[in-house]
Amino acid sequence: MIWNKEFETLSRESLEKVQLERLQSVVERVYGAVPYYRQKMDDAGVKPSDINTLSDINKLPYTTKEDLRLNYPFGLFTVPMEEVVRVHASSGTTGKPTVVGYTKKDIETWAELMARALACGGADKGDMVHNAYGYGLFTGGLGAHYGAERLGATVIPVSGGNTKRQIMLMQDFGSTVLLCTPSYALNLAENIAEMGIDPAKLKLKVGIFGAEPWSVNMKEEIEKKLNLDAIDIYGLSEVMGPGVSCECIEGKNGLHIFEDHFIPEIIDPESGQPKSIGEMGELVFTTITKEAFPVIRYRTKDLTKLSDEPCACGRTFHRMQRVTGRTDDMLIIRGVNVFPSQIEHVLMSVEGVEPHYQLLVDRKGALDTLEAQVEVSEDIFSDEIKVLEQLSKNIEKEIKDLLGITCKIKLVEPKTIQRSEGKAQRVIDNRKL
Ligand code: DLL
Repeated sequence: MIWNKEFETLSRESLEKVQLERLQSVVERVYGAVPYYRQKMDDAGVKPSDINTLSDINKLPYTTKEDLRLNYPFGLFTVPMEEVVRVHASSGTTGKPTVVGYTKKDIETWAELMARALACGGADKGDMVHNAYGYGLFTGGLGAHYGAERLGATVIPVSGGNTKRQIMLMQDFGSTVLLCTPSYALNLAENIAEMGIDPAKLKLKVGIFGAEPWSVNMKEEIEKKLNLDAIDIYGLSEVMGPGVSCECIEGKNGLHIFEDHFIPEIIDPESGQPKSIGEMGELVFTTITKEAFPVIRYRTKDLTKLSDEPCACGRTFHRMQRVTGRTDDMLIIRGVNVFPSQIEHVLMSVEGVEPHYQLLVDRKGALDTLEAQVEVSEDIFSDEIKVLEQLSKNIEKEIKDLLGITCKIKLVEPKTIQRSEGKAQRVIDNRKL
């Protein structure tokens, strides 16, 4: 179902008109309200009146996480705090979190866009939405919650954790739509199997999963284990939260970006030069309707490419390919670049290998080492040691052939790798300790 036909099916020409008007207005606003933005624009020699076409966006300076850090916590807000009705924050692994704020209207817009995203993914009024994204400072729980209510669905606000109880509720309430991270979906699937429940007997029809990278093989694994359609949803706190883009149930091939609210760009992460549609690079967003915390050309560090191919669903928004990695989670192993998701893709294609793994990066002398600890099924694990050794060797060879890196494989017994209740920690980099 298309939630907002008027905007989601606009012709490019009409959409660009809307975008330009909104862009001009947001640039004007941040220039007037935030001394830090004004200074950056002055330094770049650009004034709001220089934005006369959409491509003039190139004249504006980028915003980075470092800019947010320097203005912690509220320095980039464009409205007085009395108008900010909610804040969220990203956890961040080190130092201070990134804080974002919303006016009443921002919360409305977010609910509206999240409703769009859920409808795009195949949810509808009348659905029982099992929302297992974490509630709290993380944008996942509350973001999805208000969107599902706006859609007219019934929300079950379970948040993460307490997995067996979640499954009981899922059965008793007849949940039809599952919202959580892909790694938690696997955790749920495993528990469902352990409890002897046939997933086909559950009412789940679709899962709208995001907040972390997941490979296509992982998606297939989840679809099989939970007997549902797995849809990819993307977003980030700095830009809004979940609901920046979402796959459609009809196409399941790339995520439609809600371009009447966010202008996407792809740039070369090294040089910062813009790239064309179809080229891989770093995703950059300008928010054009947010009030409390607009961002101008925010560098997400997420790697993807855009597509302008028409889609079966009828939406005209450009699509982004699923995000397979971030510029800052790329591992460099003895000079070869590799993303955890590429290794995941290979691991998940091996029969008997379970979708639970962790990558350990270390340094021995001057050399980087990489080990993948990966679970295998009970059957395989109880095989002779020789069989296990051969399987490890085969996977090592596959990774070497496909990705050009040496990755030691350690097959471990089921339940060895810690299960995720939110975003999974796939990489432990001991070089950073
Ligand atoms: O993860 C918002 C969200 C919640 C998205 C629920 C989807 C569902 P942050 O905690 O700020 O916000 O983390 C944002 O997570 O820059 C990506 O690196 C990653 N990410 C989010 N969605 C996806 C996805 C939320 N579908 C960061 N695929 C982003 C891959 C994703 N990575």
